[in-house]
Amino acid sequence: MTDENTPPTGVVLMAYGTPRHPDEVEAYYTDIRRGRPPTPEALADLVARYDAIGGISPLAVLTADQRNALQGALDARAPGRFRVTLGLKHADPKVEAGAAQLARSGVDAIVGLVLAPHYSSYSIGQYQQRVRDGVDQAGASMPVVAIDSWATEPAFIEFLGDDLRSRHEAMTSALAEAGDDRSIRVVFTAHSLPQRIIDEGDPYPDQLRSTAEAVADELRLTEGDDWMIGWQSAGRTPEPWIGPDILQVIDDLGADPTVGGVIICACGFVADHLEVLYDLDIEARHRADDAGLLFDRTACVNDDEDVMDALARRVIDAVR
Ligand code: FEC
Repeated sequence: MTDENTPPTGVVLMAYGTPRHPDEVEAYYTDIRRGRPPTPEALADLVARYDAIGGISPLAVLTADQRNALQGALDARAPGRFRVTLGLKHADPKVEAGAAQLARSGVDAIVGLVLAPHYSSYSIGQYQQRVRDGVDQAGASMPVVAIDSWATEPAFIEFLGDDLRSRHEAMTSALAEAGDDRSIRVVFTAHSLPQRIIDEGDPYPDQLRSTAEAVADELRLTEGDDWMIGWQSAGRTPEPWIGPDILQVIDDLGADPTVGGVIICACGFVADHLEVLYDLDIEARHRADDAGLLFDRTACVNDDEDVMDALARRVIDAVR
């Protein structure tokens, strides 16, 4: 593995991307909408959500930190053998550009890894296709290996389980200290997708469920009594999206006299960004307050050393 005559293997580390400056929000939103500019109202709504979390999302910085952490973990395990480049879905450097740049740089193969744990043809499938497109655009021919899912990666499950356990204990104590004998519900969430994708047989809901069940098993939580699944951040389009929506779940829990608190485990996301900092920390928290529920949400992985090291192992195994 450390033979200096062996060309390195490229890794395209992929993430959603975000505007780096408020002036870039319209172009970013237009890219998400596949080239159709948003209406002024939709743009104002998105700008207001960024304003509410401080003007801009920390996602660009966090994605760069994740790249550095993955490169560091690979260098520690296999010095000089891997070259990690970012490829973003909706911001520069785009996925195709990252893949093409690696392909031209003389790597012997390319591994595609997305900073999202759950496979859907509509998300991970598209990212991985764009890696192959980038290699083609570079006129290169080399093995391209896709890591499609890391929904039950043990380090990821342990990260979520440990964080959830301490939050669950803290909320249990808070209720007890207030003389409140109501219970707590954990809601595992991921980004919603249009229902038609799922109707075509997409495995995305099963992927979220596999993460939820693995974390719940760690804490010995029972589905229904202790935990459930919800979907968040559905797009603002007329077609149906997968539900139940997290805000509806919170309303329903608020109407249940036996429930006193809700903890969101946003395991579909691995960085603090708009969909976590606004949709959960502001919107969902506010909804829980109105419903008379205590509210908390689990931490995001960001550049957690153990999870990044586990992903490095996945990369090494993928090309073995
Ligand atoms: O912090 C930031 O600036 C970026 C946060 C961000 C992440 C993210 C992740 C996912 N999305 C997924 C699916 C869709 C689908 C649509 C869609 C639309 C938006 C809009 C914004 C946005 N998404 Fe996103 N998403 C983030 C942000 N997303 C802003 C546009 C306005 C709005 O609807 O709020 C609908 C358009 C389409 O059909 O493409 C679908 C999925 C993920 C998780 C996997 C991943 O990270 O790739 C799935 C982060």
